[in-house]
Amino acid sequence: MTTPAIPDHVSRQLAATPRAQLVDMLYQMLLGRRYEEKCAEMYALQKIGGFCHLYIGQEAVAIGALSTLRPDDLVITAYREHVHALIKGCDPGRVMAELFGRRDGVSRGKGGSMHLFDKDKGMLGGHGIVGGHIPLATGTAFAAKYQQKDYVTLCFFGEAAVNIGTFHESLNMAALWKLPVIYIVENNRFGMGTAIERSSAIYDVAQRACAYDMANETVDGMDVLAIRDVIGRAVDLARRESLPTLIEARCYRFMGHSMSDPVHGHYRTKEEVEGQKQQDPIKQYFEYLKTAGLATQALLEELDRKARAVTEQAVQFAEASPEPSADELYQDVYAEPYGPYTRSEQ
Ligand SMILES: Cc1ncc(C[n+]2csc(CCOP(=O)(O)OP(=O)(O)O)c2C)c(N)n1
Repeated sequence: MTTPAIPDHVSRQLAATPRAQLVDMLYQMLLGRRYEEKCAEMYALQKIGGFCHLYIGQEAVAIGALSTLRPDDLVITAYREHVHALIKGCDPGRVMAELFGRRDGVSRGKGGSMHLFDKDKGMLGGHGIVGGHIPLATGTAFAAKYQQKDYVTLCFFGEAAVNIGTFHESLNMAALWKLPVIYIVENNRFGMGTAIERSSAIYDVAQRACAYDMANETVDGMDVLAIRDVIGRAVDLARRESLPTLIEARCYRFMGHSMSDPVHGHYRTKEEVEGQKQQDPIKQYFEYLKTAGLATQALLEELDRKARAVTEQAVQFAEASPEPSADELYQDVYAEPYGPYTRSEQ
């Protein structure tokens, strides 16, 4: 790879961010990548069942965005969320145990890949219904304002979700009531196998915010420092002035939509996928750090070894965890407004 010229936003972030944090972000990207590769392996071995959507290629979005948060801020996202959960502080072993359907999983083995929750860490899911969680994010932002607290909510979803009614209802309310929420569209260009050009009347997704007079920005979702730069400003706006923002992060997934889909399918060519891999977000970030004299090949290899070891330990933890017992089947699944849920005797 040729040495990249350092753009302004990169110089700004490199100067403003402590080196330890910059290095940690590189580690987090490697952890996300190795963890997801291991998930693919575990899925092939049938240790993970059901749906499983990998994040490989999109790591810069979650890691850049979450690097701007305080621990008490909230994250909520869709079903492609393993990396968001890890970076929000969920234990890697408990996340893997959840994917394995085991009792020590973050959702006690009953959520699986699409429903990772850890309230104490501010990780509010993991949601399988496209667009279903967007109003929940609007609700947690409303709660912050109502309680006069200054935590913010980051809400992630794919570009296909902006055609769902709840997106529009949520943005309208967030703008009207001035709520501290950042809506982040991870625009990887495909909703399963449907290209955005076939499903959306406009392709500049950030423009959707104009209908609600909401601040908005489009950012290169393969560049972790660009994400950090843009989302850092949006988080400040939310925390200081209680205002929402819509951010469109243009990214690309290197794997199929889910583990049951081929990498290329009929909707994109091998050449396109291979071309996009040339902009691998981890390589690009490492090159910036190396050019600025903040990282070396030896450091990269050391961080990679650590990421692989943590992933391996997570698998061992998940393997050792028991399956939930049958009599727990209904626990934590249904709300209990009128007392404990009981099954019909019939
Ligand atoms: C309401 C609803 N409709 C359809 C589906 C089936 N479905 C699952 S994923 C998906 C594509 C969503 O794409 P996008 O929101 O862009 O997210 P990405 O998978 O690219 O991360 C669809 C249509 C669903 N889960 N929920």
